[in-house]
Amino acid sequence: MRLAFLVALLLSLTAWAQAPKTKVILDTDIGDDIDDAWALGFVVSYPNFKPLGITMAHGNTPGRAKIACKLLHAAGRDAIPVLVGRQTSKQVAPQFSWAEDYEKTRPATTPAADFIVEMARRYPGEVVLIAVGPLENVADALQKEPNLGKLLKRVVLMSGCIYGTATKPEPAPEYNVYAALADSRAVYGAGLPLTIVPLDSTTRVQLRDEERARVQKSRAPLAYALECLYRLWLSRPAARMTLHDQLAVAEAARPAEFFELKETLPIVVDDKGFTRIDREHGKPVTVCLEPRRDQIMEYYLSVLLGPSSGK
Ligand SMILES: [Ca+2]
Repeated sequence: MRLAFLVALLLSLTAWAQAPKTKVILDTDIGDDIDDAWALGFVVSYPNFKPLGITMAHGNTPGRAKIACKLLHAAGRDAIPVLVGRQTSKQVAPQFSWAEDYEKTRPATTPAADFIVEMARRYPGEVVLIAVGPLENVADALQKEPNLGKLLKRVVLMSGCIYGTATKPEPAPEYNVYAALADSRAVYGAGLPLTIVPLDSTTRVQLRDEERARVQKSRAPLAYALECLYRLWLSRPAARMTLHDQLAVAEAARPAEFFELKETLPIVVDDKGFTRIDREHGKPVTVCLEPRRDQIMEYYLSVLLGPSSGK
């Protein structure tokens, strides 16, 4: 059974390697929660992505850029540029210490929003923008290029909460939305080709100990770096990573495959940060619901660690 799965995975990895690659930009607030670093790990490991750049969003963006540069270096992907977005604070979190002395590679000088616009114009209809942090850079890019929605192929966000989380069946404001509320309202109101993976889905997917153990067993420098960052993030031994951002990245990689249900809903962001269904004023958003947890995890770890990484 296991062998058949690995053979199928190998065959499909070969097919993807031959298929045209999807150009992606990952916009991330790496350094606070742990899922961003692990999502970046997927983006650089997935054979059918061509990562154009990694843009730093929200808070201490120059500090975040050092983490991204060091992680790309660990993955042997120094050629992928890191771009610094609008800085909104100088705050640091435990993961920042991992890269504070890192100087081997540096971020590019182009601001993140300029880079997003430049890539969208250079490759019209081809770029998938994956944003897994607060939306300052996407809003700034929209300011610079109001036609961004026509130039980008897709915009996939980890964002919002429509019906409720795994533990609380009622809508709630979601961090990426309310942390940059005016920017979120601009992005949701712009008529972008928007897909969101909301808390409704992400709160249902957490890393199990045996899954983390597979990453710990790997000798790959990227896996080692992710384990180092995981330990820094782990303030409570009982904490477990929720794979918020990885679900958005997985949806960008293989649209529709990892969710039982997709709804196209007219969504507005209200002044409290709720993503509300509003049939009069809402812009259509594709909402990914009911994640296939085990399928996502198996796929995610296989991409991250290689197809021979089975238990
Ligand atoms: Ca994030």
